[in-house]
This record gives sequence, structure tokens and C-alpha cells, in this order.
Amino acid sequence: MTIPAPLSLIPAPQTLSPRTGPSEPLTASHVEALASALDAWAPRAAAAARRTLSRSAAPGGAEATVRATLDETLAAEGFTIALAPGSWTLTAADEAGAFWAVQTLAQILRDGVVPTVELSDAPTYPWRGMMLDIARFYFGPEDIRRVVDLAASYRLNTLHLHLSDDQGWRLEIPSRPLLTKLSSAQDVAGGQGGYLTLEDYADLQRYALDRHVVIVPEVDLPGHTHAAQVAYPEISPDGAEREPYTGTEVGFSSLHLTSDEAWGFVDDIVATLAEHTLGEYVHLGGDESLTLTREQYVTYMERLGAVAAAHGTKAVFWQEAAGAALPPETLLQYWTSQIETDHIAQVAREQDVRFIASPGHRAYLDQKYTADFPLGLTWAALIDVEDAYGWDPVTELPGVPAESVVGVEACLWTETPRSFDDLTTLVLPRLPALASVAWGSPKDYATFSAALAQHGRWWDADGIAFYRSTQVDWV
Ligand code: TNX
Repeated sequence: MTIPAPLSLIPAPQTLSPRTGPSEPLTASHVEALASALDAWAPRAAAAARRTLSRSAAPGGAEATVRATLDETLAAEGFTIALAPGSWTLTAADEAGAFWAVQTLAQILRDGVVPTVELSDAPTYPWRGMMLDIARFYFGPEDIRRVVDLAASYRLNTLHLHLSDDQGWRLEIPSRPLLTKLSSAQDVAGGQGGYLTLEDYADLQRYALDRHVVIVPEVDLPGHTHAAQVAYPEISPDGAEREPYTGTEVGFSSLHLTSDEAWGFVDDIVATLAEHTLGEYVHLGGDESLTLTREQYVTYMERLGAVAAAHGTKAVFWQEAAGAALPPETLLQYWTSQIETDHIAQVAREQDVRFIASPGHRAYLDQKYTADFPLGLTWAALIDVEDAYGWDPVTELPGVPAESVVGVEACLWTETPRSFDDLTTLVLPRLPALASVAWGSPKDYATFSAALAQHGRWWDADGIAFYRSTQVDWV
């Protein structure tokens, strides 16, 4: 009897049958049979099958029977997979479920062998995100596409782009041309910076949607706005001219709270984001406005929420906005217990507002793994793989009921990374851990870390840099 090799699935599925049956080599005819079964109802899953699974397949092969069907009784984004020699069956709740099934198959079949196996999965949380800060350090379209691929391979469905901060403005706004003319050509590394044109933004959104990933753009207001004030001093509190800023302190900047110039600017920005964003949500920041009183801040956020609603877009804000009167269906992104969290539970009970869990000490990919790790910050915690893996989004949020938590987002702030290798070194292997939390995968660190070891082998083969945590027995 042969002992089946481990499947190394991340996120681990909800159910997985014991695998005692025979296996066979993966061939091009399996891949084509699967893709054609998906073509009619899940074209993006079909394209992903042709693109990804083919890499592991031997040419040719005997005819395979593949059934791939929609089963609307499954939970949203859910799927089942049953593989046996010569015969595959896949079912999915919807197109996204079919796409996640193909991502799962990409892991099962990565080494070119089709095992006998049955499994099923469905995500606990509908919002499964990663945030990338391209304001502090600029990563351009090619790098962002690679991040989308990585996120989608771990079945995340949201990429939140932090597009503006004190150090740089990273999205073309046609009605405000000085933003990209005067406030994009620098970053915290003393480099050239950069920005996305609206055409880049449209292309990126299409690329991401082809992978069932929605892009959520963030322009951070009213703080984190030094770069905007360099371009348009009239929106600042004192109207004074400013030089570009490349330090990493936070909390010192704010727009003028009441002037027509400043609110005209905000209206132009929100209008552009609403018009050019394919997803339902736009993130408008609201964190660390440390120069404002609480009352000034709440008044500001209430007016900002109304601007978003007037432009027909739903808004996400950082957790500080809890306690302001916000439009229905607003989402709040929880990031720390180190500031006042008093209003959070009450808002969850009394308003039509729900939460995304990004607790810094678990979900911040910019924190160091260990005290002597060369990249990363330490203000929230040292976060090694087990810390990123072993937590529960509901119990992390103070007093928030389970039904008010819509998701999990892993955040990569870019004060310290300087290259795509630095980016992936901070993200891997913690992103797979956070994806497991977002899917609500059965908790079993031994199985998870054994799977990570195989993924490490694949990252090596693909030339992707990652951190060899001592909490994993890498192979
Ligand atoms: C806090 S998290 C910030 C960011 C920094 C980050 C660094 C949040 C809403 N604001 O401005 O980049 O810490 O970890």
C-alpha cells in the first residue's frame, strides 16, 4: 500500500475525505476537459484552469470525463471537488466558487499528480482582503498584478489599495492635475515614486476581476493628506505652501475642516473614485487625524459619509469613525486596541455598519516576524506565522457580535519594503495564514505548517522570496 502524500491545501477545506485510492499523472486532456466544462458558466474559472493547471500537465493524455456544474444549494462561493482516475466532478455555488475550486485544484495538482480525493469548502467571511500601501513606497501595475495573482491563489477576493498619504499621491485625478504633477514623484526611500493613470487603474481592476478579486481604492481623509496639500495649499488649514514629505511620522496633517476649497477638493476626489471604481466600495480613510478634537473629527466624518452617499458609493472607514452617524452599509476597518475603542460595540448594535478585522498584532504584514528581522515595524507586535494563523476575528473585536464581522484584511504598509522581494518576504508565509482565518478553515497548526513547507518549495521554484520562519519545518 502506498501512503498518500499530503495535499498541502491552504486554506484547508472544511471537509476532506481520506485518500486511499489510486493516482495518475495530470495530462493536458484533463485540463482541457475541465476548462470546456466550465466555459459556458464560469469563463474566468475556465481561463484560470487553462492558464494555471496546464503548467503542471503532461502533454496529450487519454480522454477524461469531467463534470463541472452549478449547485445553487451550496453556500456562497462554496464548491466541492471529487477526483478519481479518469473521472472528475466539480460543483460550485456560483462563478466565484468555481474559480476558488480551480485555485484549489492548482494546489492539489501542482506536482503533476491527480490523487483520489473528495473535498468541500465555503468561506466564513465574504470580505477576504489584502491591503497594499503604494503611497509610502510605490509599487506599479506589474507588481500589483503579481499581488493580485498571489492573493487569488489563496482565495482572497479583495485588494485594497492605499493610494494617498502624506508622502505621495498615486492616482490620476483629471480635475486635479497638480496632484500627480507635484505630489507623486517621491517616496519614503528617496526614490522616484510614481502613480497610476486612470487607464492603469481600469486595466488593474479588469485584471483583478478576471481573478474574482475586487479592487477597493483608498484616499485617506482628512489626515494623511500632506501630499495633497503640497499640490493644493488652499485646501490646508493655513493655506501655506508646503514641501514634499518623505519621513514616516503619522498624524500631523489635516485638510481644512470647513472651507469650500477643501470640500470642493474632497468632492472632486470622491466623484472620480466613484465614477472609475467597478466595485461597490470606496475607502475614505479617517485614521489618525491627531490634530483634531473628537468633535471636529466626528463632524468631518459625518459630512464625508454624506459625500460618499451623494456619489452613490458605499464607504469604508478606519475604526476611528465608529461613533459618527454614518450611511447604511458603511464598513469600518478595525486595526488596533491601542486607541479608544469605546464606540465600536455600540455602533455594531445600533447602526447598519459592519466590521472588517485587521487587528495590527495579527493582520499587519508590515510588522517584524522577530525582533532582529531586517524589515518591518514593531509598534503593534512581533508577528510570526503562528500569531498570524491562530486567532478569531470575532473575539478580536471588542464587543462586536459575529454577524457584524464581514471579513478579514491583511495589511501591508510600506514604510520599510523597497522591492518586490521585500514585499513577498513580509507577505509570505503570513498571507496564507490570514487567508486561512478569512476562510474560517479548521484550526490545525501542524497540518497548516506542513502544507506551508510544500508551498515554500513551490515559491522557491517560482523565484518568489519568502521568510523561512523557524515555526515551519521547510523541506
Ligand atoms: C498605522 S493602521 C497606520 C498607517 C501606518 C501603519 C504602520 C492605520 C490605519 N494607520 O498610517 O502606515 O500604522 O504599521
